[in-house]
Amino acid sequence: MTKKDIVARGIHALYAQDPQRADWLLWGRRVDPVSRRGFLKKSGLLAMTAAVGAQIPFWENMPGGLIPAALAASPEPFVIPGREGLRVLNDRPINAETPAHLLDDKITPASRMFVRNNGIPPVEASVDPATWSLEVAGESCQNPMQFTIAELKARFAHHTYQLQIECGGNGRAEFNPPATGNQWSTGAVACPSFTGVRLRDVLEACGIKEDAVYVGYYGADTHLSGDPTKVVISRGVPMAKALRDETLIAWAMNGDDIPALNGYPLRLVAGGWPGSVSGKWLKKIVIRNKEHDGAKMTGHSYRVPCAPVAPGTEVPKENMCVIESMPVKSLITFPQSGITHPQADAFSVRGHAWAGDLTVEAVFVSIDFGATWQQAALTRPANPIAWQHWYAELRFPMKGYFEVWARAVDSQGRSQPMVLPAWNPRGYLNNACHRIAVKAV
Ligand SMILES: Nc1nc2c(c(=O)[nH]1)N[C@H]1C(S)=C(S)[C@@H](COP(=O)(O)O)O[C@H]1N2
Ligand SMILES: [Mo]
Repeated sequence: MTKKDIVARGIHALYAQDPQRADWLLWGRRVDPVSRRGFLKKSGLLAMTAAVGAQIPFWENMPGGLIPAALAASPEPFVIPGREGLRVLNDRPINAETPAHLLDDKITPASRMFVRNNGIPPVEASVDPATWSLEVAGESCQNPMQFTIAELKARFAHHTYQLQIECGGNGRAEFNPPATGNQWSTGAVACPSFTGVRLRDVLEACGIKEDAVYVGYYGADTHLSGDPTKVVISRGVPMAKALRDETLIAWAMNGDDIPALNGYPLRLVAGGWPGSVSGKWLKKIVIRNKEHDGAKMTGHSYRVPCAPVAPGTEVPKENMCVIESMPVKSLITFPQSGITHPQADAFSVRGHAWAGDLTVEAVFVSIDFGATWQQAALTRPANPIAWQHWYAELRFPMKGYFEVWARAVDSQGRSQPMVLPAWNPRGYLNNACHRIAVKAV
């Protein structure tokens, strides 16, 4: 890890990986282990300032090796304003996930929406929705065009859908051997309602050539390195997904502006696929005559081995396939894991289930580590690609420690696995059953 990494990866990742090296990088060699006297290096000060989210006026007085209390004092090192309770995984770029019990809402509010940034979002104050423009181009676009948000709103029909977005790496933390990247547990998923125009309507207005096979996006965020020529992320979807009714160019989330961290003022939403296809701070769309080859489309990014491999296998690029629709999954959002419950009383449990482009056919719950299962009540989705809600009432046969497991099955009969699914080099697609701990007393 180099100085550049401090700035690029942020203080949390740095301390998590190697605290001594982090100390050295932030404070330099001159930290005396007894007096803790040392001098904060410039790169260290930069990283700390970014991490605490404010200037540190008296930084010259900080004892050597000190980790700011804002970062050290609590298990939640810092809080994203307006998203209290989210677990922050990294501060540069910002990545934060939502604990399962905070995802209980049927429609995820902005305050509980996870954040997955690959780069630095545009500075909020510099974003002017009145002048923001969206360009549509690419070799398979007949008439390249530009639209302001007002033009999009005036020219095309508005649609609102509740759409589930889940990061391809959600659940990564459980893979072994571990995969690098954000160690998401279960909380990189959400299902807000989005309003915008259909991507299809906009593409058709610009003319889709016969040879079109893929659509790619570009956003206004900037690369962590500060290099303006580097693209943070530019992914996309095949035409069939791009042309679906529910694939939107959205300007609103839950009836309000899209939050700054989630793509204000305009984002693509292609729900049910890895979240990385839903481009934020959307500036440009390209219609391609081949599979889009933008940043993080190629190599090992958002790809899994085309055929299963043994854990730890090094897989050559040619054998990696792009992730499309996400696998069936569910969450227990009520009650919170770790609760105590009177054994004589019925136990109500509920959550959501989703299955990429498919629907969820059934959800089952178990209190005996999967030996027997009881079917839960399940709602229909509000619209295709919205998550569904399930509910069950259980009884514990005796006092003691129980785990409640939930398992969803999709409309093609595929079930969530009870343990980890296929290992893959980057730790994607972990759709293992979610479980909570309950003490019956
Ligand atoms: N421009 C841009 N779009 C982006 C990203 C990004 O870093 N930059 N991250 C992607 C990834 S990996 C995910 S999982 C989703 C996360 O959306 P959210 O932060 O609104 O939850 O946005 C996607 N769109
Ligand atoms: Mo993601």
